[in-house]
Amino acid sequence: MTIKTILRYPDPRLHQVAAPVAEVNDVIRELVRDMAETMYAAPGIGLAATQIDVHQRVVVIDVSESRDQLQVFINPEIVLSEGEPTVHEEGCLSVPGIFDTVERPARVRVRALNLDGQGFECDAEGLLAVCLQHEIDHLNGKVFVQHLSRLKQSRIRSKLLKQERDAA
Ligand code: K2U
Ligand code: ZN
Repeated sequence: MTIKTILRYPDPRLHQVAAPVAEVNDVIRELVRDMAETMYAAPGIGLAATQIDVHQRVVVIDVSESRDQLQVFINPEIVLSEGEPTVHEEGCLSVPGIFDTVERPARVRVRALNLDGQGFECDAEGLLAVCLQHEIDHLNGKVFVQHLSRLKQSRIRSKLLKQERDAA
């Protein structure tokens, strides 16, 4: 298992659309192990393969208090969105130090493959629903700041680019 480098906004690779996983094999299972280790080390409660510059449709999530309930979603698809749109504060491991509110559907039904390549469905609400939508956005090349105003996006981009210059 390896802790991978997480791409930082506005890296253009974060806007690549991930490809469907053709076969759930040992390569994908190793990717999931690396993603999980990277997520727990960050620490975060979700991670999309896009964020470690692997453009395959794989997501890991752990919203448990005990941090030992890993959920794996391969080729996740939102098949149902319902409920009043809810506003939730979001952050992102690829946009360090930035938190803002995003409005999303309250409940989602997600269809995906598990690590055995078997199909399953997950009905999610609350933080899991927010995180699933956030991670599937990543697989579609969308970062949560793109839900904010153009002015906020511009200010966040400038702030993170300055941080990178200062760190160099
Ligand atoms: O995609 C990521 O960068 C992982 C996010 C997932 C997330 C975003 C918004 C709301 C919930 C989860 C990270 O875990 S960001 C760090 C974080 C941790 C706890 C709560 C909110 C954000
Ligand atoms: Zn994120």
